[in-house]
Amino acid sequence: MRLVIMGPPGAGKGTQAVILAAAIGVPHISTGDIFRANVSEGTPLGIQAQAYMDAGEYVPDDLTNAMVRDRLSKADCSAGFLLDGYPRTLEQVEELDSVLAGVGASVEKVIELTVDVDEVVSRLLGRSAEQGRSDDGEVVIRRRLELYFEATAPLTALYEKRGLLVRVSGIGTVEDVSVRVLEALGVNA
Ligand code: B4P
Repeated sequence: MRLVIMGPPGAGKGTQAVILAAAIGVPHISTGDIFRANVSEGTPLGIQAQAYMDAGEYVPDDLTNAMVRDRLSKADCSAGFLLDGYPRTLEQVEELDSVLAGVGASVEKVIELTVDVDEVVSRLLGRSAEQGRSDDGEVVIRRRLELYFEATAPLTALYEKRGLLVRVSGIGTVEDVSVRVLEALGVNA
């Protein structure tokens, strides 16, 4: 299965992606996690990405696309994957289409987790208090949300037109949401 999970920051993408990837036995590829690992290791990619992330901006498409292209070329992705937080722009959609077309494949389903803005702000402020992530301050959270609705939410219409979009409410406990996601995909947990 080649899957994508989308939703505003704080919708629970990362949380649900871990559960879903384990349930269907595919690698979980989170662009945010890969960037954060590069930042903490101080790699050249991490050094370039950090300022964008700390400001709540997207890392430029050329850097992000090259990183994902490389990750998808690894052997563990040949039978499927779950992309979490990618694509986030139209250019990234085009890049993903082209990488997959190169191996005769395509995205099979796109899950959109829906939540309201007040809920996501309170979740992210909660995470900030627990984990101290550098992009979880209130001003940066608001910018990340604004950018999501401006640049990324319109992509769901494109996937809807292709008949791939599955919308799932992200409200409720982590377990409630994961039951909904698995049901929507017809996966037996
Ligand atoms: P991400 O790592 O994708 O960060 P995110 O949007 O906040 O999602 P995340 O997965 O962490 O949060 P989740 O909703 O699961 O991106 C970080 C940054 O990296 C971006 O801002 C950008 O700069 C850069 N980046 C990443 N991908 C990029 C791309 N493709 N192009 C350009 N730049 C890119 O969870 C949030 C919180 O909610 C957690 O604390 C969780 O515990 C809690 N939660 C989850 N489910 C819950 C539930 N049901 N109830 C209550 N709380 C819940």
